[in-house]
Amino acid sequence: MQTIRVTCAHDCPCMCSLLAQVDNGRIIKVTGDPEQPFTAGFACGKVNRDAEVVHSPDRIQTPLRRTGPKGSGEFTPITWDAALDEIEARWKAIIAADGPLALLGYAYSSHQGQINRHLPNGLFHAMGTSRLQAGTVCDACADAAWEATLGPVGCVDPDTIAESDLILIWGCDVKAVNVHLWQKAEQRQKQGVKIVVIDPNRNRTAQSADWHIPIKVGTDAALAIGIVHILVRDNKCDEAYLAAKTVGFEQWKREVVGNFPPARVAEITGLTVADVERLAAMYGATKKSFLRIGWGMTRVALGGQAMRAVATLPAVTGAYGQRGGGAMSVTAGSMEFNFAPVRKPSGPAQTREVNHSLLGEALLTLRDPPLKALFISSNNPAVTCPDTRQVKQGLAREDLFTVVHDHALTDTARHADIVLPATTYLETSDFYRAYGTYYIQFAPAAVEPQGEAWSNMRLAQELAPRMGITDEIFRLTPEQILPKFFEGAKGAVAQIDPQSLLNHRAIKAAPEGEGQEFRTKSGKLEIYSEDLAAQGLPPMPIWEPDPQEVADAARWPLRLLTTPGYFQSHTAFTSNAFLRAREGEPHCVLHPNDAARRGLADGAKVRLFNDRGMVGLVLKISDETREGVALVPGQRPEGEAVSGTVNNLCSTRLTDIGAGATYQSTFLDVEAWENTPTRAAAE
Ligand SMILES: Nc1nc2c(c(=O)[nH]1)N[C@H]1C(S)=C(S)[C@@H](COP(=O)(O)OP(=O)(O)OC[C@H]3O[C@@H](n4cnc5c(=O)[nH]c(N)nc54)[C@H](O)[C@@H]3O)O[C@H]1N2
Ligand SMILES: Nc1nc2c(c(=O)[nH]1)N[C@H]1C(S)=C(S)[C@@H](COP(=O)(O)OP(=O)(O)OC[C@H]3O[C@@H](n4cnc5c(=O)[nH]c(N)nc54)[C@H](O)[C@@H]3O)O[C@H]1N2
Ligand code: SF4
Ligand SMILES: [Mo]
Repeated sequence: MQTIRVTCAHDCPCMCSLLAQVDNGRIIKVTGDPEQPFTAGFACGKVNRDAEVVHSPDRIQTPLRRTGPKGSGEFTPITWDAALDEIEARWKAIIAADGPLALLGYAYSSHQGQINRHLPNGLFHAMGTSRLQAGTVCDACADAAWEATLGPVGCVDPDTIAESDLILIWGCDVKAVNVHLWQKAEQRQKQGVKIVVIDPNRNRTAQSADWHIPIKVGTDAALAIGIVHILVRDNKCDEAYLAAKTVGFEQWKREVVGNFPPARVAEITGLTVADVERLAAMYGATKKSFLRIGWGMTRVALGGQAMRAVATLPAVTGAYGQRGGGAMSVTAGSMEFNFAPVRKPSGPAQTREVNHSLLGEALLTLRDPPLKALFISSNNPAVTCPDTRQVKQGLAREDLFTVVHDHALTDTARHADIVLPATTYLETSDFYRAYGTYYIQFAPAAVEPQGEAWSNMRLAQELAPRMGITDEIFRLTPEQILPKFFEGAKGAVAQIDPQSLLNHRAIKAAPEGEGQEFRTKSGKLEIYSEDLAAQGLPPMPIWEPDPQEVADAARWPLRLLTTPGYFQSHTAFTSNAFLRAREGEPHCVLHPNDAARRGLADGAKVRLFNDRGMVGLVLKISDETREGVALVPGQRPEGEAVSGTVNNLCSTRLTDIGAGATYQSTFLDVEAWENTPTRAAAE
């Protein structure tokens, strides 16, 4: 038995260091590395099952070519040579006829290693194809709004939570999505520090908190501004910090904050005046407040304003200047490696861009040239993109040549012309930097690629020379690529010798200096943003009713709230029967009053529907959600639900800042499944 130090490559802020126990070429067990302080010796409930995922008999064993209609899942095995020959010939023919813009590489984040995540899109960069504006399904709005406020910079080091006096978790199910941060928060809670959760859903994190504030979806900016209103009224602002480190506070106070007295804020947010007052008093009582900002609340029409308003709070109390205080969103901005050799090896500086969230629209409407070839890797847009019905319509185009690289035959892969078997991260070697801690690590493969599977890196490197791409990066090993990330690196990570990573242990590289750095043009936190003003956006954080949401709410009685699964991460663990069973049947949660109004019983099959589409789920009745909300945890594939998938209901409308998806700006109704059999048949 061998123990191999590896890194968890799932899309997760913790980026755990793991120990893989390997016997005879098989992974027996994966556990958390006790030597990495943030991981602290435990992996999450999902990754405890990763050995089963690696050795699952359900993995795609060989390359496959489609034999039935698109979406039917009918394929025949072919050799790698035959698959690559066909891909090369088709891509070259499409480029000759329509130019490289007719191709789109659509690779995303399911392997967080910097080589396996980015080299596939690096290949398409070099080929000068249409380019993916990646991440708009996820954190694009949160990042852009953070950047408009603090600049392109990382956030507080999560380890400093150990020095905080108040933990405020704003719209994040930390127990599900960032469990190692939860462990640190819980340690603090045992020492008497209060944990407050602001979330429309009484999720696992809220249940373990000292106080849950059940805010209405999409009203966070109003609550944040309301807190500032009370801090101003009660002289609890850190005037010196605000004067030295921020731009626009006085104008914001005059023109915006004054319009958000507690009574109005309570009405907008669905909270009581007493709760708004109590929250502001708690937040104003200490500078050592650790604020964890989630991204779920930014996936609404005015999500950018929500992030900007909430991320301004620690400036108002001066928490940004204090150890143990500040806000956590994404650390990555302060780990300034040189990613260009992998992400942008060669190729034109600019080409046509396709928004990650708008795949269906791009496939159906782009002209001059239309998209003729699509390469999808490490993501499953037929389930996870908004308006999945449109995505599937696009994928069903007979004149579209689609290649999908995955280890599972996903809903997306079922629409491919060629499916290629991918390795899991435990079969790859890569360089990692976290986005929710300041750790970096270089990790080897724990086992050889299983069956005929290829890593993302290998696939990109084999396709490059076939497509006439000669960049050196497509010939190097992971060990040879590693030092490239450090050539021209800046800040704390520039001090690290890449050779020191070759022992496969994690190294921490947190930014130096006290307090939160700001990297805006002014060098200060920009409450007033000239850049946003120039784009015609509100220059100061504000809450306003969104006209489209108001109109939709008048037509539909319920608002959708989608949250991460606990035993699932989007669809990445779908193949594991144990985790599927633990997550339970795909379901919808309604408040008892909403269920009673519709005469629906717990456990009944229900249809969630709106103008865009419908999904059939099992009903759970619980007051964990607010009245007027239909909560759907996780994004589950077609075959698991009664019918369809939740993103059938969501539109391709984009957020105010950062062009992100707006899953939470979806309005709908729920009825008994058997009520409208004709529509069910039509769907
Ligand atoms: N309604 C709603 N929809 C959402 C969200 C929401 O909150 N609500 N959240 C959004 C968010 S935050 C995100 S990030 C997206 C995620 O959505 P996707 O990016 O589609 O991610 P997954 O569903 O995890 O799919 C990842 C796929 O990659 C495969 N894979 C895993 N490892 C590898 C590898 O090494 N190589 C290759 N080639 N394949 C691999 C897995 O088998 C799986 O099929 O979903 C978004 N969708
Ligand atoms: N177990 C598990 N872990 C994961 C994932 C997973 O799917 N499952 N996904 C991974 C990925 S890709 C990402 S991006 C990260 C982060 O994943 P995210 O999807 O960003 O998750 P959260 O930050 O927890 O955001 C969801 C929370 O926001 C709340 N929320 C939604 N709308 C609002 C609102 O208007 N206001 C407020 N206050 N709250 C709101 C929801 O109720 C929920 O509790 O997690 C990663 N880790
Ligand atoms: S908590 Fe996140 S990083 Fe850690 S093992 Fe689980 S998925 Fe991986
Ligand atoms: Mo995400």
